[in-house]
Amino acid sequence: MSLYSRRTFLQTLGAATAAVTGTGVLPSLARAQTAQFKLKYANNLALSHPLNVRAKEAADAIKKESGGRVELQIFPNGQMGTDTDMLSQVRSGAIDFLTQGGVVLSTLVPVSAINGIGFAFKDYNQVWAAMDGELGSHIRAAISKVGLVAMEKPWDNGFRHLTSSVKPVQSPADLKGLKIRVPVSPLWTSMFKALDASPTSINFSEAYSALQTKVVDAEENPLALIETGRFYEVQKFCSLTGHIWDGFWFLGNARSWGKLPPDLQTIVAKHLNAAAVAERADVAALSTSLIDKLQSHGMAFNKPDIQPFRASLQKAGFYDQWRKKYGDEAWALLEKYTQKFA
Ligand code: X2X
Repeated sequence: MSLYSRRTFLQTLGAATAAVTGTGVLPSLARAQTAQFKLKYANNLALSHPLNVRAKEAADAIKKESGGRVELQIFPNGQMGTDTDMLSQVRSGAIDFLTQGGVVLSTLVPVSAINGIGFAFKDYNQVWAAMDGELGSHIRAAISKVGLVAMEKPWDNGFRHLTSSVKPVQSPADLKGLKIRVPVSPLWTSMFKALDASPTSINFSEAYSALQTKVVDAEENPLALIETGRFYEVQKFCSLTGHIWDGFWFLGNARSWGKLPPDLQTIVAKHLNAAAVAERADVAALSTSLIDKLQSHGMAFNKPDIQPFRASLQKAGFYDQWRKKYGDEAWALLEKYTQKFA
């Protein structure tokens, strides 16, 4: 190397380092460098689910706007383990981010399941008013007490419907004794027991094979998941109950998050929250458009009247029991956005 080119090389290196460490003079050079912050983000959904599609867009935007300083590495499809495993990993810092359903997260943060109270929300207007409003803030404050940071905007999982390989569910009587897979969460188990079904907690990554081998005959999930998780291959009937709404909190390990300088925190949060809002629209569209597609895969749909289900829960003392567990303050925040649970 000649003296001249050597000096130029060293100068370039110096500039690139400056960009990488934050003085930010040469973002284009910095892009060629290894990212300063590599953040591992895991989730349990198929790569084709809107959540992963939008997360990838957010990762690209974050990389670009941070001049290559932040790389969000996505590990979809339960690659990092079951929901339970991933929750431990994000707490220990083995992974930096996780999207997890509030109702599952409740094994650690009990109040995060409150949005999953059966038949609480009428529609998405009520859901987002609550989750972007005081109910969501209340839940995020509880999450912040266990070493996790929840991004402001929850992502949509969706209104959940029942699928079964044995029969359509038309009324509460059809649930009696039904062997149904539910996610690992006390609220879910309690609700399906109150409806006289026979629920088993199974992590999502094991749900498909549990249905295939007939360990269970039924499950419940939003249409986007019934499709991307290929449940139609092992389930014949889909009953549109919309019995629970749940979303995904984008959770960060508080120590990893704290290591990001404020300017980078702003960039990451901005793109993740924007992606969440875009993903909500995707899932809402799929929640109607997928019916045709799932029918073409051989699923048979029915739409039961939900009042008898709600009445059964009421009669079994489900709402009273959970009101006591959550306490009056949290319950009042829920009822601020939903109809009252008499
Ligand atoms: O486990 C499920 O069913 C799923 C994917 O919907 C949740 O994460 C709650």
